[in-house]
Amino acid sequence: MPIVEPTNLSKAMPTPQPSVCPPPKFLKDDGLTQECRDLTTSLPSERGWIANHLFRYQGFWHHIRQLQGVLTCQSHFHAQDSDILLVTTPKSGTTWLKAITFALFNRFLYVDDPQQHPLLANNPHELVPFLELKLYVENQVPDLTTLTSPRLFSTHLPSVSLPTSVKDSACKLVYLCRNPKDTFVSLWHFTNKLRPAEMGKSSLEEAFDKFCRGVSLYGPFWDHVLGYWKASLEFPERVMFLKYEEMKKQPKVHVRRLAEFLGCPFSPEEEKKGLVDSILKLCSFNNLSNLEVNKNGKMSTGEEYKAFFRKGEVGDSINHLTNEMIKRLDEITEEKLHDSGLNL
Ligand code: PAP
Repeated sequence: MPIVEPTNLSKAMPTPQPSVCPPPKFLKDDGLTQECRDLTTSLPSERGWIANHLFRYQGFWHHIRQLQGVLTCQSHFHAQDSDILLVTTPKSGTTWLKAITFALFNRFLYVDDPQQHPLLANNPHELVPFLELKLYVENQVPDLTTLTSPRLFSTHLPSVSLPTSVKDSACKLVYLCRNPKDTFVSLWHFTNKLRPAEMGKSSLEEAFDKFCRGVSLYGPFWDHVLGYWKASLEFPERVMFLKYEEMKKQPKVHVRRLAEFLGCPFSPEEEKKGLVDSILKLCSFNNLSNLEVNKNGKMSTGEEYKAFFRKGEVGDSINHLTNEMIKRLDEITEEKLHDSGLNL
Protein backbone atom coordinates (compact mmCIF):
# COMPACT_ATOMS: atom_id res chain seq x y z
CA MET A 1 0.00 0.00 0.00
CA PRO A 2 1.37 3.41 -0.85
CA ILE A 3 2.13 5.46 2.20
CA VAL A 4 0.40 8.79 2.02
CA GLU A 5 2.66 11.52 3.32
CA PRO A 6 0.93 14.05 5.56
CA THR A 7 1.65 16.78 3.00
CA ASN A 8 -0.03 14.78 0.25
CA LEU A 9 -2.90 13.99 2.55
CA SER A 10 -3.56 17.63 3.22
CA LYS A 11 -3.47 18.32 -0.51
CA ALA A 12 -5.94 15.52 -1.19
CA MET A 13 -8.42 16.65 1.49
CA PRO A 14 -10.70 19.64 0.99
CA THR A 15 -9.78 22.61 3.17
CA PRO A 16 -11.99 22.47 6.25
CA GLN A 17 -14.53 25.29 6.29
CA PRO A 18 -15.38 27.01 9.55
CA SER A 19 -18.56 25.29 10.71
CA VAL A 20 -21.39 27.79 10.99
CA CYS A 21 -23.91 26.44 13.42
CA PRO A 22 -27.32 28.06 12.88
CA PRO A 23 -28.89 29.40 16.07
CA PRO A 24 -31.55 27.18 17.62
CA LYS A 25 -35.14 28.02 16.73
CA PHE A 26 -35.92 29.43 20.15
CA LEU A 27 -33.42 32.22 19.44
CA LYS A 28 -34.81 33.01 15.99
CA ASP A 29 -37.53 35.48 15.14
CA ASP A 30 -39.23 33.38 12.46
CA GLY A 31 -42.82 33.86 11.40
CA LEU A 32 -43.32 37.37 12.74
CA THR A 33 -46.26 39.29 11.33
CA GLN A 34 -46.02 42.95 10.43
CA GLU A 35 -48.62 43.58 13.17
CA CYS A 36 -46.25 42.11 15.75
CA ARG A 37 -43.21 44.01 14.45
CA ASP A 38 -45.20 47.27 14.42
CA LEU A 39 -46.52 46.64 17.90
CA THR A 40 -43.03 46.24 19.36
CA THR A 41 -42.04 49.70 18.15
CA SER A 42 -44.51 51.19 20.63
CA LEU A 43 -43.80 48.84 23.56
CA PRO A 44 -41.34 49.42 26.40
CA SER A 45 -38.33 47.16 25.91
CA GLU A 46 -35.33 45.97 27.91
CA ARG A 47 -32.40 43.65 27.31
CA GLY A 48 -33.55 40.09 27.98
CA TRP A 49 -32.02 37.28 30.02
CA ILE A 50 -31.05 35.13 27.03
CA ALA A 51 -30.14 36.86 23.79
CA ASN A 52 -33.15 38.84 22.69
CA HIS A 53 -34.96 41.86 23.98
CA LEU A 54 -38.04 41.69 26.14
CA PHE A 55 -41.12 43.78 25.38
CA ARG A 56 -43.83 44.73 27.85
CA TYR A 57 -47.26 43.85 26.50
CA GLN A 58 -50.42 44.10 28.62
CA GLY A 59 -48.18 44.66 31.64
CA PHE A 60 -45.95 41.57 31.18
CA TRP A 61 -42.58 40.94 29.53
CA HIS A 62 -42.14 38.74 26.46
CA HIS A 63 -39.54 37.95 23.82
CA ILE A 64 -40.74 38.97 20.37
CA ARG A 65 -41.07 35.31 19.36
CA GLN A 66 -43.21 34.65 22.39
CA LEU A 67 -45.19 37.85 21.81
CA GLN A 68 -46.10 36.65 18.32
CA GLY A 69 -47.36 33.43 19.90
CA VAL A 70 -49.42 35.43 22.40
CA LEU A 71 -51.03 37.54 19.67
CA THR A 72 -51.82 34.58 17.42
CA CYS A 73 -53.19 32.57 20.32
CA GLN A 74 -55.33 35.51 21.48
CA SER A 75 -56.83 35.82 18.00
CA HIS A 76 -57.32 32.16 17.13
CA PHE A 77 -57.58 29.89 20.16
CA HIS A 78 -61.15 28.73 20.75
CA ALA A 79 -61.49 27.23 24.18
CA GLN A 80 -63.98 24.42 24.71
CA ASP A 81 -65.84 23.96 27.98
CA SER A 82 -64.08 20.65 28.56
CA ASP A 83 -60.56 22.05 28.03
CA ILE A 84 -58.00 22.01 30.78
CA LEU A 85 -55.30 24.66 30.90
CA LEU A 86 -52.23 24.20 33.06
CA VAL A 87 -50.89 27.62 33.92
CA THR A 88 -47.59 28.61 35.50
CA THR A 89 -45.08 31.36 35.56
CA PRO A 90 -41.84 29.86 34.19
CA LYS A 91 -39.88 27.54 36.51
CA SER A 92 -42.73 26.99 38.95
CA GLY A 93 -42.99 23.26 38.28
CA THR A 94 -44.61 23.27 34.84
CA THR A 95 -42.97 20.02 33.73
CA TRP A 96 -44.07 18.22 36.89
CA LEU A 97 -47.67 19.49 36.68
CA LYS A 98 -47.89 18.47 33.03
CA ALA A 99 -46.65 14.98 33.82
CA ILE A 100 -49.05 14.51 36.73
CA THR A 101 -52.09 15.82 34.87
CA PHE A 102 -51.31 13.76 31.79
CA ALA A 103 -50.85 10.67 33.95
CA LEU A 104 -54.16 11.34 35.76
CA PHE A 105 -56.12 11.48 32.53
CA ASN A 106 -54.37 8.54 30.95
CA ARG A 107 -54.42 6.19 33.92
CA PHE A 108 -57.18 4.02 32.49
CA LEU A 109 -55.30 3.38 29.28
CA TYR A 110 -51.98 2.48 30.76
CA VAL A 111 -52.70 0.99 34.12
CA ASP A 112 -52.37 -2.57 32.82
CA ASP A 113 -49.17 -1.97 30.90
CA PRO A 114 -47.12 0.66 32.72
CA GLN A 115 -44.08 -0.01 30.52
CA GLN A 116 -45.97 1.49 27.57
CA HIS A 117 -46.79 4.72 29.32
CA PRO A 118 -46.19 7.70 26.97
CA LEU A 119 -44.39 9.56 29.76
CA LEU A 120 -41.59 7.00 29.55
CA ALA A 121 -40.83 7.90 25.96
CA ASN A 122 -41.96 11.52 25.69
CA ASN A 123 -41.10 14.67 27.57
CA PRO A 124 -44.16 16.11 29.38
CA HIS A 125 -43.92 19.28 27.26
CA GLU A 126 -44.67 17.21 24.16
CA LEU A 127 -47.68 15.57 25.77
CA VAL A 128 -49.21 18.80 27.08
CA PRO A 129 -48.24 21.49 24.57
CA PHE A 130 -47.86 25.17 25.32
CA LEU A 131 -50.37 27.37 23.49
CA GLU A 132 -48.23 30.42 22.75
CA LEU A 133 -44.84 28.69 22.76
CA LYS A 134 -45.67 25.66 20.67
CA LEU A 135 -49.11 25.49 19.06
CA TYR A 136 -49.37 29.14 17.98
CA VAL A 137 -45.66 29.84 17.67
CA GLU A 138 -44.42 31.55 14.49
CA ASN A 139 -47.98 32.62 13.70
CA GLN A 140 -49.16 29.05 13.11
CA VAL A 141 -52.87 28.39 13.47
CA PRO A 142 -53.33 24.70 14.16
CA ASP A 143 -56.58 22.80 13.85
CA LEU A 144 -57.21 21.65 17.41
CA THR A 145 -60.81 20.61 16.84
CA THR A 146 -59.87 17.01 16.12
CA LEU A 147 -58.22 16.46 19.49
CA THR A 148 -60.14 14.22 21.86
CA SER A 149 -61.65 15.82 24.89
CA PRO A 150 -60.63 16.81 27.44
CA ARG A 151 -57.93 18.68 25.60
CA LEU A 152 -54.92 19.38 27.79
CA PHE A 153 -52.96 22.55 27.08
CA SER A 154 -50.53 24.67 28.98
CA THR A 155 -49.62 28.31 29.01
CA HIS A 156 -47.49 30.87 30.81
CA LEU A 157 -49.91 33.64 29.81
CA PRO A 158 -50.85 36.05 32.58
CA SER A 159 -54.57 36.12 33.33
CA VAL A 160 -55.06 39.51 31.65
CA SER A 161 -53.70 38.12 28.38
CA LEU A 162 -55.77 34.94 28.19
CA PRO A 163 -57.75 34.64 24.96
CA THR A 164 -61.33 35.86 25.43
CA SER A 165 -62.65 32.39 24.65
CA VAL A 166 -60.89 31.05 27.76
CA LYS A 167 -62.60 33.65 29.91
CA ASP A 168 -65.99 33.08 28.24
CA SER A 169 -65.96 29.27 28.32
CA ALA A 170 -66.29 26.93 31.28
CA CYS A 171 -62.84 25.41 30.77
CA LYS A 172 -60.82 24.69 33.89
CA LEU A 173 -57.48 26.23 34.81
CA VAL A 174 -54.91 24.78 37.18
CA TYR A 175 -52.35 27.30 38.36
CA LEU A 176 -49.15 26.13 40.02
CA CYS A 177 -46.98 28.70 41.75
CA ARG A 178 -43.64 28.47 43.52
CA ASN A 179 -41.89 30.72 46.00
CA PRO A 180 -40.14 33.61 44.22
CA LYS A 181 -36.66 32.83 45.58
CA ASP A 182 -36.52 29.29 44.17
CA THR A 183 -38.32 30.39 41.00
CA PHE A 184 -35.75 33.11 40.41
CA VAL A 185 -32.77 30.79 40.99
CA SER A 186 -34.28 28.15 38.73
CA LEU A 187 -34.92 30.75 36.01
CA TRP A 188 -31.38 32.10 36.26
CA HIS A 189 -29.89 28.62 35.80
CA PHE A 190 -32.29 27.81 32.96
CA THR A 191 -31.76 31.00 30.98
CA ASN A 192 -27.98 30.66 31.36
CA LYS A 193 -28.21 27.21 29.82
CA LEU A 194 -30.08 28.68 26.83
CA ARG A 195 -27.68 31.58 26.25
CA PRO A 196 -25.43 31.25 23.22
CA ALA A 197 -21.94 30.23 24.43
CA GLU A 198 -20.31 33.37 23.03
CA MET A 199 -22.45 35.57 25.29
CA GLY A 200 -21.21 33.93 28.47
CA LYS A 201 -23.40 33.54 31.54
CA SER A 202 -25.46 36.37 32.96
CA SER A 203 -24.42 37.25 36.48
CA LEU A 204 -26.68 36.45 39.39
CA GLU A 205 -26.71 40.14 40.34
CA GLU A 206 -27.79 41.33 36.89
CA ALA A 207 -30.57 38.73 36.66
CA PHE A 208 -31.66 39.44 40.24
CA ASP A 209 -32.01 43.14 39.56
CA LYS A 210 -34.19 42.40 36.52
CA PHE A 211 -36.35 39.89 38.38
CA CYS A 212 -36.95 42.34 41.25
CA ARG A 213 -37.97 45.03 38.75
CA GLY A 214 -40.40 42.57 37.19
CA VAL A 215 -38.36 42.29 33.99
CA SER A 216 -38.36 38.52 33.54
CA LEU A 217 -40.08 36.06 31.21
CA TYR A 218 -43.81 36.61 31.76
CA GLY A 219 -42.91 38.84 34.71
CA PRO A 220 -43.55 40.66 36.96
CA PHE A 221 -43.65 37.35 38.82
CA TRP A 222 -45.89 38.70 41.61
CA ASP A 223 -48.48 40.20 39.25
CA HIS A 224 -48.67 36.89 37.40
CA VAL A 225 -49.32 34.94 40.59
CA LEU A 226 -51.77 37.50 41.97
CA GLY A 227 -53.85 37.50 38.79
CA TYR A 228 -54.55 33.78 39.13
CA TRP A 229 -54.81 33.88 42.92
CA LYS A 230 -57.63 36.39 42.63
CA ALA A 231 -59.26 34.38 39.83
CA SER A 232 -59.13 31.24 42.01
CA LEU A 233 -60.92 33.11 44.81
CA GLU A 234 -63.53 34.52 42.46
CA PHE A 235 -64.12 31.36 40.41
CA PRO A 236 -63.04 28.41 42.62
CA GLU A 237 -64.92 25.91 40.48
CA ARG A 238 -62.91 26.99 37.43
CA VAL A 239 -59.48 27.93 38.76
CA MET A 240 -57.47 25.73 41.10
CA PHE A 241 -54.45 27.27 42.80
CA LEU A 242 -51.60 24.96 43.80
CA LYS A 243 -48.21 25.58 45.38
CA TYR A 244 -45.08 23.66 44.41
CA GLU A 245 -43.88 23.54 48.02
CA GLU A 246 -47.16 22.08 49.25
CA MET A 247 -47.16 19.52 46.46
CA LYS A 248 -43.66 18.46 47.47
CA LYS A 249 -44.70 18.18 51.12
CA GLN A 250 -47.96 16.32 50.66
CA PRO A 251 -48.03 15.06 47.09
CA LYS A 252 -50.79 12.50 47.61
CA VAL A 253 -53.16 15.03 49.16
CA HIS A 254 -52.72 17.43 46.26
CA VAL A 255 -52.88 14.85 43.50
CA ARG A 256 -56.18 13.64 44.94
CA ARG A 257 -57.44 17.24 45.12
CA LEU A 258 -56.35 17.81 41.55
CA ALA A 259 -58.10 14.67 40.34
CA GLU A 260 -61.30 15.76 42.08
CA PHE A 261 -61.12 19.27 40.69
CA LEU A 262 -60.63 17.90 37.19
CA GLY A 263 -63.60 15.59 37.55
CA CYS A 264 -61.65 12.34 37.61
CA PRO A 265 -61.37 11.39 41.30
CA PHE A 266 -59.70 8.15 42.31
CA SER A 267 -62.13 5.32 42.94
CA PRO A 268 -61.78 3.16 46.07
CA GLU A 269 -60.44 0.36 43.82
CA GLU A 270 -57.81 2.66 42.35
CA GLU A 271 -56.84 3.79 45.82
CA LYS A 272 -56.55 0.15 46.90
CA LYS A 273 -54.32 -0.60 43.92
CA GLY A 274 -52.02 2.25 44.97
CA LEU A 275 -52.59 4.27 41.82
CA VAL A 276 -51.88 7.60 43.48
CA ASP A 277 -48.43 6.35 44.48
CA SER A 278 -47.82 4.89 41.03
CA ILE A 279 -48.60 8.21 39.36
CA LEU A 280 -46.37 10.11 41.75
CA LYS A 281 -43.54 7.65 41.22
CA LEU A 282 -43.89 7.84 37.46
CA CYS A 283 -43.83 11.65 37.58
CA SER A 284 -41.13 12.01 40.22
CA PHE A 285 -38.07 14.11 39.51
CA ASN A 286 -35.86 11.04 39.87
CA ASN A 287 -37.82 8.94 37.46
CA LEU A 288 -38.40 11.56 34.76
CA SER A 289 -34.93 13.06 34.86
CA ASN A 290 -33.31 9.66 34.39
CA LEU A 291 -35.29 8.65 31.34
CA GLU A 292 -33.36 8.44 28.09
CA VAL A 293 -35.71 10.90 26.36
CA ASN A 294 -35.20 13.52 29.04
CA LYS A 295 -31.45 13.03 29.23
CA ASN A 296 -30.77 13.26 25.50
CA GLY A 297 -33.88 14.64 23.79
CA LYS A 298 -34.66 18.15 22.58
CA MET A 299 -37.74 20.22 21.88
CA SER A 300 -38.47 20.87 18.22
CA THR A 301 -37.40 24.45 18.96
CA GLY A 302 -34.00 23.34 20.22
CA GLU A 303 -34.15 23.49 24.02
CA GLU A 304 -32.66 20.36 25.57
CA TYR A 305 -35.08 18.49 27.80
CA LYS A 306 -32.43 18.04 30.45
CA ALA A 307 -32.52 21.81 31.04
CA PHE A 308 -35.96 21.30 32.60
CA PHE A 309 -34.56 19.01 35.30
CA ARG A 310 -32.04 20.52 37.68
CA LYS A 311 -32.63 19.73 41.37
CA GLY A 312 -36.38 19.76 41.87
CA GLU A 313 -36.03 20.76 45.52
CA VAL A 314 -37.58 23.31 47.82
CA GLY A 315 -35.22 25.92 49.26
CA ASP A 316 -32.23 25.56 46.94
CA SER A 317 -32.17 29.36 46.59
CA ILE A 318 -30.47 29.57 49.98
CA ASN A 319 -27.36 28.13 48.30
CA HIS A 320 -27.24 30.96 45.77
CA LEU A 321 -28.74 34.13 47.20
CA THR A 322 -27.03 36.45 49.66
CA ASN A 323 -28.84 37.51 52.83
CA GLU A 324 -29.49 40.93 51.24
CA MET A 325 -31.03 39.31 48.19
CA ILE A 326 -33.28 37.15 50.33
CA LYS A 327 -34.32 40.20 52.34
CA ARG A 328 -35.08 42.21 49.20
CA LEU A 329 -37.18 39.45 47.64
CA ASP A 330 -39.04 38.88 50.91
CA GLU A 331 -39.79 42.60 51.15
CA ILE A 332 -41.10 42.80 47.60
CA THR A 333 -43.24 39.72 48.18
CA GLU A 334 -44.63 41.18 51.39
CA GLU A 335 -45.35 44.51 49.74
CA LYS A 336 -47.03 42.95 46.69
CA LEU A 337 -49.07 40.29 48.47
CA HIS A 338 -49.74 41.83 51.87
CA ASP A 339 -53.50 42.27 51.58
CA SER A 340 -54.15 39.36 49.23
CA GLY A 341 -54.36 36.49 51.71
CA LEU A 342 -51.64 34.68 49.76
CA ASN A 343 -48.34 33.66 51.36
CA LEU A 344 -45.36 32.64 49.30
P1 PAP B 1 -40.92 25.69 32.54
O1 PAP B 1 -41.84 26.58 33.29
O2 PAP B 1 -39.89 26.43 31.76
O3 PAP B 1 -41.60 24.66 31.72
P2 PAP B 1 -40.47 24.16 34.96
O4 PAP B 1 -40.75 22.74 34.70
O5 PAP B 1 -41.47 24.94 35.72
O6 PAP B 1 -40.05 24.89 33.60
O7 PAP B 1 -39.13 24.37 35.77
C1 PAP B 1 -38.19 23.43 36.03
C2 PAP B 1 -38.10 23.34 37.53
O8 PAP B 1 -38.96 22.27 37.96
C3 PAP B 1 -36.70 22.92 37.92
O9 PAP B 1 -36.49 23.42 39.24
P3 PAP B 1 -35.03 23.67 39.83
O10 PAP B 1 -34.30 24.50 38.84
O11 PAP B 1 -35.25 24.39 41.13
O12 PAP B 1 -34.43 22.34 40.03
C4 PAP B 1 -36.82 21.42 37.85
O13 PAP B 1 -35.79 20.74 38.52
C5 PAP B 1 -38.18 21.22 38.49
N1 PAP B 1 -38.77 19.93 38.12
C6 PAP B 1 -38.78 19.34 36.91
N2 PAP B 1 -39.40 18.16 36.98
C7 PAP B 1 -39.80 17.99 38.25
C8 PAP B 1 -40.49 16.93 38.93
N3 PAP B 1 -40.87 15.85 38.30
N4 PAP B 1 -40.73 17.11 40.24
C9 PAP B 1 -40.34 18.22 40.89
N5 PAP B 1 -39.67 19.24 40.30
C10 PAP B 1 -39.40 19.12 38.99
